[in-house]
Amino acid sequence: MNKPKRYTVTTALPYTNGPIHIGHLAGVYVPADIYVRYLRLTGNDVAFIGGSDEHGVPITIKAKNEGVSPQDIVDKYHAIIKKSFEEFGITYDNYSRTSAPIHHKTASEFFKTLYDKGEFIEETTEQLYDEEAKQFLADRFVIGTCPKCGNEESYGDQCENCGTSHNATDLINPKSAITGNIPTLKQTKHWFLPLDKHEDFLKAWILEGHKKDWKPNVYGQVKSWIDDGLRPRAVTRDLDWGIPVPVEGGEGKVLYVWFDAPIGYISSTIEWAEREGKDWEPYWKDEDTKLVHFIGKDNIVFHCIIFPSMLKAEGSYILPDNVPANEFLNLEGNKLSTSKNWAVWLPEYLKDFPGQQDVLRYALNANAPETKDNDFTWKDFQARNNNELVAIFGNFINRVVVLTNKYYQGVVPIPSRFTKVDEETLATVKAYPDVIASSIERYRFREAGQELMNLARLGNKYLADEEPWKVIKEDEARTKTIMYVALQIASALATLSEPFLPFTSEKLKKILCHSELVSESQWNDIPTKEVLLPAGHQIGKAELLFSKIEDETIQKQLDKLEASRKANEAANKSVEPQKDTISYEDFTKLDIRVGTILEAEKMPKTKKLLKLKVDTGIDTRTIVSGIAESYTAEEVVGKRVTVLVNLAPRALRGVESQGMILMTETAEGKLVFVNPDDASVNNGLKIS
Ligand code: B3M
Ligand code: ZN
Repeated sequence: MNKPKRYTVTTALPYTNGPIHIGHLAGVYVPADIYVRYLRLTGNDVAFIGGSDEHGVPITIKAKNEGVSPQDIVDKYHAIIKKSFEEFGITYDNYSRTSAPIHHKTASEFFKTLYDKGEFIEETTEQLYDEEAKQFLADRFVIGTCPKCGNEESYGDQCENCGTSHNATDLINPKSAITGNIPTLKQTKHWFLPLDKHEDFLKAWILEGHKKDWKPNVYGQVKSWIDDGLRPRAVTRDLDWGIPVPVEGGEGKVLYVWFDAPIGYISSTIEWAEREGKDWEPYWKDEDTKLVHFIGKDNIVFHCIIFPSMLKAEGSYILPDNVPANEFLNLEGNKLSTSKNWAVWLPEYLKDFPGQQDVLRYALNANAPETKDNDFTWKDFQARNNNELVAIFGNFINRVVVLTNKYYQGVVPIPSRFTKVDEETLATVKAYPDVIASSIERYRFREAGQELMNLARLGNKYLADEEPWKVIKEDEARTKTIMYVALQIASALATLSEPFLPFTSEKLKKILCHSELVSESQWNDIPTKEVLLPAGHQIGKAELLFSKIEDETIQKQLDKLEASRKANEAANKSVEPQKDTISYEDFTKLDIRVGTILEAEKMPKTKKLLKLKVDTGIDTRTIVSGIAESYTAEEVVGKRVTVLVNLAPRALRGVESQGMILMTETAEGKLVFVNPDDASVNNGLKIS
């Protein structure tokens, strides 16, 4: 494509069944925001489009679990997601939602257009049905074995393990996610998009046309689906939450969420254009528009095969120029999981690290899973901040600004003759916009981010080599030249850092008083402009751009994850099987009383034993209990406990114990007194 007249850049619409986490950010939203900020900085017309995906079974399941309506769920999480994107500096031109009327209208009309063109196969087929729940089972309402990769946790519409997309009836050993029952088959009518009919077009458009410019991980997945043979896919569902099917016979049915959601990009663009007084159509129908979808790898089939087939069938739309899908980000070596609360949630990060959005942006981009799954660790996050942002970028800027204020009251000095090193350094600075742009244009944002850091390294090295703090003692003119060159590097960093470190860029531009410049340099000016910060320009005072992150701050985050892990373990701890049945007579032999611990002391030379004096109501007696690793002696005095009083006395470490305090052991291995209302006591834990 020649230089595009405009760009339409979309990001996957997150399901509104939970907050955004670092996997979403690294996979989709940070790279997309870097891309659009760069496009805007280089003078392009950009529509950056996002929104919330509010239909689909995940929402219904969440609503069921929380005993509220799907609308309650989407309202809650749409607001949380939208606010956290704004606070994190994701600069959408429009962030909409698929429950909005504009979307229902757009998606319904899109479906009706295809229907009227005869692009669907209308067919009554047997679909999976849950007799007990009295509902058809599609998408996440059914779990089974993926016919392609054998993953036993595949959903009805998609397998998250291999990414493949299939019909629910393709699942092996399907089970209802509602009741666990084995589904029956029941006749129902649906409308199918005949993907097989678009196979030749997809082969020409992608396998031939995008062999070179689509990322190998995307191209490879798409090729394997096409090679496996494409089949008709149902684009309607027997569900009550979603966009009603707008044709005869569609009563009680809605559009499949993956049919309606990508149309959300179009409806969000329409909403934006109406608000801004623009014409939306060029952004979706003009061949000079470059359409780019930012997504995660589990959405490739929908954005490279299904949605383009829909656009092609409709006939008036352009097709995506690229779909630079990222792989998955893991957390501390484990898969991110909403259900297991194994994630770093964006709202929590913003609360725990106020004003440090750029640190997370930088760390996630530096480790982005661009070509393979990658891992986020809090240690690496700390290292990226302390060793790169603080020690390189921040350190360089701080030295330049402090010395300029110290030597010249903040006024950019007049340089004298440039040495060869000065000239080479200034020439290198001029080359950086294109170096970074070349990586961004090829969707290599990690590489682009490191090139930016290399510019900061160049500045650091230049100062360390030229040592103005020494030269000033004998050569005033030379010092002025050194500081002048260093200030040009600082100014270039202020401009070029904006896509990657937007909050820092804004701070740095303020420190350098860019807004006071007669002509502030833009991205495209740097390669040709002789002077970025002219002599005589007044800069501001130094302020730290980044602060060191201490070990205890990181430990707090690791402790949070450990708590999640333990809670998961507790939830998943297998319950011991029931013991052999006993007779009622057996039970009546046990004499169990309520008692109160009057005194307690740790027994010598043991880690586990406390010697207790217990008032059993019958008498006061000594009981030795192995609870010292869960309670201190002080903690148990006064506790009301359950006591087995007619257990034969036993000598423990020379002390005769006359009975037993009944306890239960939590999944974390803590012994707790029997109190079923205790939150840490789950069903099935044994009392002994
Ligand atoms: N709601 C996100 C997901 O699959 C899905 C993206 C829709 S983009 C049109 O996690
Ligand atoms: Zn699979």
